[in-house]
Amino acid sequence: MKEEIMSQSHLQDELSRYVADLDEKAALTVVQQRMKAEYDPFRIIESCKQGVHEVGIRYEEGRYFIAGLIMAGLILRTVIEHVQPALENQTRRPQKGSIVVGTVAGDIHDIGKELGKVLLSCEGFQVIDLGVDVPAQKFVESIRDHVPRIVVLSCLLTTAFDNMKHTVNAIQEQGLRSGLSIMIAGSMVNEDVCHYVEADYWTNDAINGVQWCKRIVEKPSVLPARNG
Ligand code: B12
Repeated sequence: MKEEIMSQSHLQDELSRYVADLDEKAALTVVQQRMKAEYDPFRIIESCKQGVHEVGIRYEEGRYFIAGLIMAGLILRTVIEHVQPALENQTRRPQKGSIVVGTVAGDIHDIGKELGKVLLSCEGFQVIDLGVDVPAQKFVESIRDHVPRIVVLSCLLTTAFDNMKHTVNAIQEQGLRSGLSIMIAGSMVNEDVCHYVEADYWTNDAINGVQWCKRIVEKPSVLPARNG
């Protein structure tokens, strides 16, 4: 079975292939080699993300089961731990204020959030992480307590989009929207979802999302609303 899956792989990069094939040992060996050779840590993560994406496709096609998704998640988490020091060396910046992040109610995916969190801290944001499966009320309370400039709602499940909308509504109803930018993040979000949930910004890429957060705090007046 494994051989059959591997032979169908179209991925060019060996690191992406090892992640897609759930070969943790081989993947981490390549990561370590690339770290030693001073590869860009962002490129290492990008290769792994492509592998994880392939795992999702194989899951949809019934070639992998839940255990495959779990394994892919664990591999990516371990890789992030390996590259984190290099990311921090590359990007530490002066303080930029606080950001509240969390995965919305009904969703427990948190690998993208963890990565986003590391990058935001590297850029000088103080990150308040509410965890996963976070009810709207918890976002509201945290915004009241910390008065952040930005809140990022992470969400990977289409079935949890309504919970994102509900969270945005709750923030609005409590009169906390003024001066606050709401960004939604996840591989399934796009411009349409952003309009649907009435958020201000959306991203499906941590690096891009962090760039937008920087722009929001640095030059809010020149930004178009709802940009990915
Ligand atoms: C790993 C994984 C799991 C793991 C999660 C482990 C964990 N701790 O997160 C486990 C096994 C628990 C899991 C469970 C399920 N999963 Co799942 N899972 C995945 C998988 C393979 C990878 C997700 C991932 O981590 N990607 C890598 C990260 C880095 O990408 P990302 O999350 O998109 O984050 C990036 C950006 O979106 C953005 N970002 C995201 N958040 C944030 C936050 C901030 C602050 C910033 C700046 C940026 C940012 O930056 C990140 C990096 O660029 C995806 C497949 C896929 N291709 O995405 C399926 C997937 C998301 N899962 C899916 C499903 C269906 C499920 C289950 C319902 C399965 C089931 N039948 O039980 C459950 C749901 C449980 C629940 N209630 O949440 C579907 C969702 C389909 C849909 N239409 O909604 C997918 C797409 C698989 C598929 N193709 O069918 N899953």
